[in-house]
Order: sequence, then structure tokens, then C-alpha cells
Amino acid sequence: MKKFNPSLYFITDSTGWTEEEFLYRAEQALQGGATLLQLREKNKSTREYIRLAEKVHTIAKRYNVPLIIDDRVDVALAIDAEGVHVGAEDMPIATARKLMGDDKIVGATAKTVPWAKEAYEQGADYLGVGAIYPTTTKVKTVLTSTDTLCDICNAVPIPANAIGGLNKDNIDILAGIPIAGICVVSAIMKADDPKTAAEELKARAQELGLC
Ligand code: TZP
Ligand code: MG
Repeated sequence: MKKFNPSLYFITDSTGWTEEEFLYRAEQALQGGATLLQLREKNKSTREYIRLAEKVHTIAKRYNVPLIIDDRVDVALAIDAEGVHVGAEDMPIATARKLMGDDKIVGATAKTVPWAKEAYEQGADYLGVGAIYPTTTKVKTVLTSTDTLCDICNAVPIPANAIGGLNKDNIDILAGIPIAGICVVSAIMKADDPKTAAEELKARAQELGLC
């Protein structure tokens, strides 16, 4: 049975960074305590995506942190990543599950309770729910209320994470909601010091009893 800890799920965005800077930041996040890592690339060719994924995977393995590939089952399979994350416009969850096999992690995006239930039934291992706050990360999304987030957490037996505009100063809004963790891009990716940012986020989430 696959095991993963979604409590501090760091999703990367290489936009604006050199590869060296990007890999450094990904590693700093892992040093700071990120428990799950997603490589999220929107503008790379398949070959570039695979090349970068191999490098990130090598780093993630050193920290025993599973690597999830956004959108692309082919890239995940090519590098034997630990999982894939699919959104509404990506491959259907059941298809991703079939291709990835039962031992890999398949994550899905859910913004409503029916959507969350369907994702669970199709074989998703976890859900990303949001955006809780407006986000500066390039993504097609709408806001999800904390009430809906809470309903989703209670509607499915798989872990659900909050995502979207979250940082250490605003995650108190999630207190009392049975999320499994938080997903962040900018709060770590764009931080002056990604390691400290990850540490502080984790500490604050723990303080609030979020994970
Ligand atoms: N899905 C919903 S919001 C979002 C994704 C991928 C981006 C989150 O990025 P940030 O920078 O943590 O707001
Ligand atoms: Mg996607």
C-alpha cells in the first residue's frame, strides 16, 4: 500500500528561475520540511519536462519525499515518479489510475462535493481543493469557500488538501476544517528563503492543528 504525507505539499513553478535556481529552491523546500512535492510545468516540451522531472526526482528521493507530476501521466511513467495529479481538463482520473497502476499516487482537483465523490470513486488517492484565496500562480480556477472545503473533507475518506493563495499569515482561516494538509506554490517558490518559508508554514499549520 502506498503511503504519503500530504501535510506540506509543495508545488513547484519554474517560471522566471534558471534551472539551477529552481532546483536549489526545490531542494530548500524539502530541507524545510515539505512532505510531498509536485512538479508543475505548463510550457515545457515533453522532452524538457522529462529531463527536469528526472533531476527533481533524484533530489526528492534523497529526502524520501514522493514526487507527483502535474497533468502528465506519460512523464510520470517515464521517470517512474511516485504519482500524478490530474485536473478537470486532464486525463480522466480512472484512466490515469489504470495507466499508473494501484501502487502509484493519483491526485485530483475537486471544487464541489459531487466532484470530490466522483474523484474518489474513480480512484483518486487525495484531493486538492481550492482556490481558497485568489492566487498569483498561473492557473484556471475559481474560489472555493471554506464551507465547501469542509464539506468535501467530510464527504470522502481520502485526504483533502487546501490550495490557493495560502501562506503562513492567512492559513488560520482553515482552523477546525479536517484537511490533511496545505498545498502551496508561491509561499515557498517566491520566498526570499524557501527553506525558512517551508519551516514556518509547517510550524504554523501544526500550531493551528491543521496537520
Ligand atoms: N490550483 C488551485 S490554486 C492553484 C492551483 C494549482 C495555485 C496555487 O498557487 P499559490 O501560489 O499557492 O496560490
Ligand atoms: Mg492539470
